[in-house]
Amino acid sequence: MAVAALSHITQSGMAQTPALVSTARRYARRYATVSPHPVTGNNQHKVVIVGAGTAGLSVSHQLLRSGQFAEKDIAVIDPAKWHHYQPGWTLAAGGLRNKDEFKSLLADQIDPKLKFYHDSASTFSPADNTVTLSNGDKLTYDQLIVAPGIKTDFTSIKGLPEALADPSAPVSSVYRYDTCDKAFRTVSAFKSGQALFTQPVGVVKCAGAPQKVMWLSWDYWRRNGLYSTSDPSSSPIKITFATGLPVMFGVPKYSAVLDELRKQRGVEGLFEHDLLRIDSGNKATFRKPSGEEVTRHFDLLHAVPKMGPHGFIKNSPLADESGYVSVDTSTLQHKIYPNVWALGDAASLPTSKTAAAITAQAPVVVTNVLRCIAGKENWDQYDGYTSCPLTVGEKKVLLAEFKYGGEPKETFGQMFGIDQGVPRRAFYHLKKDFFPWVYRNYMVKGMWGGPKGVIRGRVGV
Ligand code: UQ1
Repeated sequence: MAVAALSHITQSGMAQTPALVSTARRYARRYATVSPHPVTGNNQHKVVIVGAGTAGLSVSHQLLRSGQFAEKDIAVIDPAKWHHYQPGWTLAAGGLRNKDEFKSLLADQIDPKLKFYHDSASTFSPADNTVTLSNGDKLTYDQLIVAPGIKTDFTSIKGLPEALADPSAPVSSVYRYDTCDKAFRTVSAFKSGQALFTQPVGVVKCAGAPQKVMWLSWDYWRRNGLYSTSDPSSSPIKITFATGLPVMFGVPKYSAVLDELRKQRGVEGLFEHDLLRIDSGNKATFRKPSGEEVTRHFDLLHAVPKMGPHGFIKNSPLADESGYVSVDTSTLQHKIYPNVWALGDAASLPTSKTAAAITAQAPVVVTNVLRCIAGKENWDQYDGYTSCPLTVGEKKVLLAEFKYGGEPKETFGQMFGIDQGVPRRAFYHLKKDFFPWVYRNYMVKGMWGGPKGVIRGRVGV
């Protein structure tokens, strides 16, 4: 849970007065028709979905499975060649799985009944119900669903791109396919010295991932006799977690458990330390909220870049002040254009950006889009559900599950009365084996409802 993600939403919320929103909505209704028009031209679609990541694939296949669309009524736009199951990248960093197991050709993931535009979206004209592709083609839609994800900006940390590219530099990042396994290579080759794991201020995908990598590394060194939890000061390896946030995790219940683990395991915590740059001689410089800079030496570094909205979203009429698609946090409907919806990382939702969140967001968008097409306005609601299965080492996972406001919403707590604040072996197998399997076989096909299980019927009907 990115604490800073909450503040960008609050700021943008304050910037839009209710009067302004209602005037804009009236204006938008006049120009952006929500009544379905006959699909005649090649580039006219009932639904256009921008992005075929976890969110785009889930939504497009759930819509298709509703049985209410003919071939090519639904279009999907994405320029990527490969589709990646990104939650798998921390498993690769821990040496638990091979990163190639999580990679597939995007075209193979898309049902042939969908129209696939293998290109990027460049501009939006929501008043004309139009999206323009990079090749200049214009697509028109009755309903638009925006789910392009966010950008990981490795240039946000000076020296990071060069250090990642240098095979002899002990610097890695789990936030990129080509460097997630460098994390395991550097960790397994490391015998002594200062290991540094960072997390930036601001929005990051899966806010628990930066420390998951650290705990898996801790576990590796512990098993190989290089780190003694009972006597960290005499261990050849020293571990530091440097985070831009004031806490270990954005949800107080889980943060307390993780901070206790940190202390028990002798891991140094540098809070409110935001990594600015990496200099030669293995120096990492951080900025504190006061503006003061602090430089630390490292012998191994796992770095996490800053992340934010893609330029084509940020600079579009769909974005709020902070650059995310401006949607109602409950209905996922755009605040100005009623036939525009957003979910996933690019949506202005004050919750943690994870694949688990998509399991709850996708059925809400699908239900609401179908209701909108049918002329109804009784919207389904998203409660902010998200989850972070935190690998903490010793083959255990702390399965954090929560909703808006950082309030725990624990699936197995509700079912079996167990406390998910306790790391468990069963959750480790859920994370390592079950989730990748269910994602590949059910979720991308529009048949996985997360805590609600397999979707047997049709969503939204
Ligand atoms: C989930 O459905 C899912 O998708 C496959 C994940 O993968 C990344 C998850 O991490 C979580 C927590 C869920 C939620 C499902 C259950 C059964 C708690």
